[in-house]
Amino acid sequence: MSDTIAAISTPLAPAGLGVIRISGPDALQAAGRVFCCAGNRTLDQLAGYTAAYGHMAGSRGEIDDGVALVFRAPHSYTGEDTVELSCHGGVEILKQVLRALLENGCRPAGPGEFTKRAFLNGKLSLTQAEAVMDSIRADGEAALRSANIVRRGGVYKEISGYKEQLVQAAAMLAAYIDFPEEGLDELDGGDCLNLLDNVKNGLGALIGRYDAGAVLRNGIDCVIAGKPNVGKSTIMNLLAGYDRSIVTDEAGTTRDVVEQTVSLDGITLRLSDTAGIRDAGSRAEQLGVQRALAHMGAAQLVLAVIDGSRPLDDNDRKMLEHLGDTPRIVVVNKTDLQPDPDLTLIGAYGKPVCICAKTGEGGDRLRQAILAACGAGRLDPDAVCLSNERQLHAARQAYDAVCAAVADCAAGQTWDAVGILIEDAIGHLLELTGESVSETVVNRVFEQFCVGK
Ligand SMILES: Nc1nc2c(ncn2[C@@H]2O[C@H](COP(=O)(O)OP(=O)(O)OP(=O)(O)O)[C@@H](O)[C@H]2O)c(=O)[nH]1
Ligand SMILES: [Mg+2]
Repeated sequence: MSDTIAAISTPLAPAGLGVIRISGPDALQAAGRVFCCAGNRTLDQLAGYTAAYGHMAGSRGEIDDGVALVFRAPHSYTGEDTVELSCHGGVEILKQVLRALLENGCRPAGPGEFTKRAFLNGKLSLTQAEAVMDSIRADGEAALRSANIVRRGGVYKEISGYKEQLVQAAAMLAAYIDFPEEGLDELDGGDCLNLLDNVKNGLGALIGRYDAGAVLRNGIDCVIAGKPNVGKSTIMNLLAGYDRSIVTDEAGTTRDVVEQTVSLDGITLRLSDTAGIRDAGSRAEQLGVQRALAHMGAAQLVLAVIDGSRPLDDNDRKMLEHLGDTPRIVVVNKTDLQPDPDLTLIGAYGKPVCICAKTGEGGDRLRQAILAACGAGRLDPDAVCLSNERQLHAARQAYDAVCAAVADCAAGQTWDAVGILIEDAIGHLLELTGESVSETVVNRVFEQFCVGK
């Protein structure tokens, strides 16, 4: 039997409303000792899904008035009896109500403990529980949309489909292995292989979408780099939609890294405008160049900016060579000016996107190129994507086992060997959905949650 937990579920900051959540077998009684309903009722007389107005009081007297919302097991988020007390969103109010509950039979909830109970009570799969946190953390339209797909069971259903097919394949093999004499003279390896191939292709595609899905969920760190005066800050301002960075015609204007988050088709782009890369004279500019190079190294995407009206020089080359394997878009700026005749040389560093940052001409082309470069342009926004490394790891292990099973079938290995690999793959899929997962993994998942969720 679990105990009764309580936590403040809204941020601890002055706000219109604050909510304290209580869940567990003693939730109605514990909350009833702190919350006194107006009229002649007590909280434990209320049916599920009903609300009552009343007063909250602790050992030092009245704290606040507000509303109690009652949920009866199993029809609650956690699957247990639950009360949500809504009061004024004052920090002291919330703290005092929580203290009163702790003095009346509740213990403080750990991070994610409400959702953990929902998972343990079968209200959510592990992937759905993880998506609850992702939806809370979502800071852009694409991130929320993709979290909601998983929260509604997208990953769970897809993985369950693969699991069913593997179970079917395993059952075919088991029937043959156990009763080879009963009519199943030769196992129809074709049927079994079809199922395995289906799962292999489906899991392969799901794993293949992971990186693009991560961009939808987490956004992307994009650094604007180039030698001085090529128009980096002008590009920053074009993408930001306002004068975020200082622009002058002096080379070496930007020193510190200037950051701005923008939303591109719902995807969060964290832009950094950096100092122009050159052998700088002043100490401040040298430090700026060091920061620019460090940011380039850590970027997920670099906009490598060139002034299209001037010949490529050593500073341009130094910047382009510093890119290494980092995904980049070569941006040729200042298309309003006479182009340099050797501009085609830039093709060696990637297909250029030509723009005039000053007028904004080509801005949409650049935005499209950014979306394409981060893979998000190709991804159906409603596609089911794995949401974290834990899920990816389990999916990869299942995929490897299925690939090995397919290869063993082709190589004419014994059906026993194939059966073991299929069992192995099923085990990893069960880990992914949380149907069979160690307590350590479950604890690790919920440790990342906030208290009160
Ligand atoms: N003609 C023309 N000038 C531009 C264009 N984009 C930027 N400029 C001008 O180029 C000069 C330098 O622009 P910035 O955006 O400050 O260049 P930067 O790369 O950030 O320069 P640093 O911060 O010094 O490294 C300014 O005078 C801009 O107005 C363009 O598309 N066409
Ligand atoms: Mg600048």
